[in-house]
Amino acid sequence: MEKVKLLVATTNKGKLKEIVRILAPLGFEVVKPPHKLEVEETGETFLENAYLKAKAYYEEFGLPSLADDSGLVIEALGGYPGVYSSRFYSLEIGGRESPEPTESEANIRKVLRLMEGEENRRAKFVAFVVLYWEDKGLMAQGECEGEILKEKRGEKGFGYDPIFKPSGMDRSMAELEPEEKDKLSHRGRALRRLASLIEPLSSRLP
Ligand code: ITT
Repeated sequence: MEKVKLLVATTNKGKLKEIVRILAPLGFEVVKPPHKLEVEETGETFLENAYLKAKAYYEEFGLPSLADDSGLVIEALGGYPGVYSSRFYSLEIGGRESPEPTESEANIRKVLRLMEGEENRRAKFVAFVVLYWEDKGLMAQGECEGEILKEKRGEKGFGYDPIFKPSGMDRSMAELEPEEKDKLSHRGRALRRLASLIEPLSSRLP
C-alpha cells in the first residue's frame, strides 16, 4: 500500500523532529512545508489553534496538513502558560522576561520565578493534533502528567522539557532518550491516536 503523505504544519523545529520521528515508523510520508507560514493563533483553546494552523497550511500548500497545538498546564498557576506556552515570557500577566538568551530560556525563567516557594508542583503537557484536507478534519488529543522541578535538568528535547518531570520517572523530560519521551509524551499519545483514525480513511486521502 502507498504511504499516506502528510505535510507538517509547524514552524517549531523541536516539534517537527518529534512528529517525523513518531509518524515515519507508522508508515506515513511526512513532508516539511516548502516555506514558512505564519498563522495567527487567535483561538482560545489548543483545539481551535491546531485547526486554524492545519487549515491554513492546507489552503497554502494543497496537501493534507497536520498541526499540533500544545503547551504546559500548571495547576498552581491556574492553567498558565497553557495556550500561551510559546510566548509566556512576553505576557504582562506574571511579569515580562526578556527573550535572552532564547525565548525557551525566558519561558522557563518565568515559570521557575512564579513557582518559587509553591508546594503544589502538579502540571501536565497537553497536545491537540488536527489533520485537515479538503473540507475534512480529524483530531486527537494526548496528555502527559507530571510536576515542575525546582531547577533545570537535562539537555535533550525542547521548550519546557528541562523543568518537567513526568509522573513515575526519576528524570526530567530533557533527560529522557527520544524513544522514552515519545512513548509517554502528550505528542506521542495524540499522534498514535490520530494515526489509528487515519488508517481506515487512508484510501480517501489524496
Ligand atoms: P507552531 O505553532 O508553528 O507549531 P509553536 O512553538 O508556536 O509552533 P504552539 O503554539 O503549539 O507551537 O506552542 C507550543 C509551546 O509549548 C512550545 O513552543 C513549547 O514552549 C511548549 N511545548 C509543547 N510541547 C512541548 C514539549 O514536548 N516539550 C517542551 N515544551 C513543549
